Amino acid sequence: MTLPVPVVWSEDCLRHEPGGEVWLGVRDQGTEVPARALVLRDALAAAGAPIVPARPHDELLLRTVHDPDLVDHLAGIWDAWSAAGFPADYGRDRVVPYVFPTAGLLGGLPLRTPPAVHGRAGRFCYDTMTLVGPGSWAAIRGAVDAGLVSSGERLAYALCRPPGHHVTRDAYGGSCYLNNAAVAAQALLAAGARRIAIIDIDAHHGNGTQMIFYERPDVWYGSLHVDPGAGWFPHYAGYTAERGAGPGEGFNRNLPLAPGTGDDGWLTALDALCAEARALGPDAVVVSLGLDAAATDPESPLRVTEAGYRTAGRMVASLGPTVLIQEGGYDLPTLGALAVAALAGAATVAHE
Ligand code: SP5
Ligand code: ZN
Repeated sequence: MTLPVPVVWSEDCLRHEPGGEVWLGVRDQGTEVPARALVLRDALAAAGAPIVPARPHDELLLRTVHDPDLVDHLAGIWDAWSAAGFPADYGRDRVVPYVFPTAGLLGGLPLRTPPAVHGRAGRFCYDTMTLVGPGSWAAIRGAVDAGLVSSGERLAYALCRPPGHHVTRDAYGGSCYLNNAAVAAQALLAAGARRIAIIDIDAHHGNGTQMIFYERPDVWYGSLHVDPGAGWFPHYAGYTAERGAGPGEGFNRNLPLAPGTGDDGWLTALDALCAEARALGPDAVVVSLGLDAAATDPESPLRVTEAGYRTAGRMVASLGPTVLIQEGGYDLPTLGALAVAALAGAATVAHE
């Protein structure tokens, strides 16, 4: 058995070692670890998928999708933190913000960039779970590059980490730093596509992707995810009423699911998303492929099986040329088989 889906991957993705996450005031081990990428790579290679090195790209597209100041911040914050002595002198071995310039804090004041690195650390970040270390920037860039698969591929998979769908135009969080899927969609537009459908099947709502394209009709965003109103990250977005705005009105669709939802409910919702996407006649499809909806996953209460992911792969790939972008998925013992199932399902369509 060989899996005819190119797996685009950058070795640099291993260099991000977040060293845990600060959740509710306590530093936990965290689940977005380098071993995720190794497990995925080994399982896909064993299934016969070709492993293709990502090509390095310049930052032109990246800097249209994201505020260039966010990109510069991420590129430099570790060196500044380190030079200020936080790791060596204060035992702070990762960048963790402690002040966030919320709208309520500023009350209309201009948003400054504080000179002190510990003040500046929260300037572009919205949570305490998304730590930056010495290798983070190389991995963040490698992940974006992996998503920029050569245009014209009928089906490809970007094995990238850190994931990206929680990153807005100018704020990172949720274990994500730059929005790999959003940059991939923008690249497909730049290569001539007129309309893109993004289908996000990560267990969490992709608030960043939603926000980036919220007012645009050229990129439709649809997501199924555990209901944020039932107590799940990202808490502040992912509700049904969020339908897009301005010229993008009607081009955003959220289908929040009750905790405990399994294959039946999940695939019924995905079928509805796919029907809506198909009606747009997209030139290409970007899939935010989170594997954390699986029953075994420690970060979500959804109960999807391997068979569910196989069916999902077939459904999304039947919409058109498809780029699958790896997002979440944290159960190391089952991660590989889940990815193989999703790609195998997608491959049944692409080679019909
Ligand atoms: C890309 C992605 O899947 N991001 C998910 C971010 C959600 N993280 C929420 C973490 C909450 C604390 N985790 C503790 C898990 C205990 N079971
Ligand atoms: Zn997730």
